[in-house]
Amino acid sequence: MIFDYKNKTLQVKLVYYGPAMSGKTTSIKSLFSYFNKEDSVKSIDNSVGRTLFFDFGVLNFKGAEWGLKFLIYSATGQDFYASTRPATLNGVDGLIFVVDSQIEFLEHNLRSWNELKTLFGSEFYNIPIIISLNKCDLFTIQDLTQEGFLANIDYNKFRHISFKKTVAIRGEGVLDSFSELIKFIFPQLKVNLSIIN
Ligand SMILES: Nc1nc2c(ncn2[C@@H]2O[C@H](COP(=O)(O)OP(=O)(O)O)[C@@H](O)[C@H]2O)c(=O)[nH]1
Ligand SMILES: [Mg+2]
Repeated sequence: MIFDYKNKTLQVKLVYYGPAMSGKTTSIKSLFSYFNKEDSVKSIDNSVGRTLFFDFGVLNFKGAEWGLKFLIYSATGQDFYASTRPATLNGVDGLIFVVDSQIEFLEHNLRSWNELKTLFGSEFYNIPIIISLNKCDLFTIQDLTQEGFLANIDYNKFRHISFKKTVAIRGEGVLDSFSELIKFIFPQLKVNLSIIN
């Protein structure tokens, strides 16, 4: 978090993390479209349309006294580009971990989660995290994936953690997840922020 006293702005860094194809880019685009800013998200894609390095976008809000500037990134889950992760994660104030809720992706999700744990070490448990159980439209009762993923991580060790079922392609739960994360980061914030530019 960076305090810019001159411009009376607080700069906050949020990262969408998770395995490849879980819905990170879709979630960010959906969040920005809620503020009519979808076009401002920059995605660095490769030729088959998967995110090569990251997505990046900025949301500016005006509070009563201070402005809030959210720098929002996604970190790629592709192993080949693992070396790009630490820079993206550096100085992060909050994470949205996007899970593909289908049972066949459980291992995939857990591998990505464990990478994150390795990258942060014991600091991991102090970072506010929202787990987005995405692709809930594809969830079947046989999957029981939600219990599966949450039961396989050390959920209770975190100071600020919560989960939400999301359907990023329909925007369901995406804004909620973002709001919840902000509440973790700024527990005192009396929200009625208005978006600027
Ligand atoms: N059915 C369904 N598909 C989704 C959902 N979210 C994302 N997708 C699809 O999953 C694929 C990967 O999404 P993308 O956002 O590119 O994943 P990323 O690699 O994590 O950035 C795309 O084809 C999306 O349309 C969802 O909630 N439900
Ligand atoms: Mg992507």
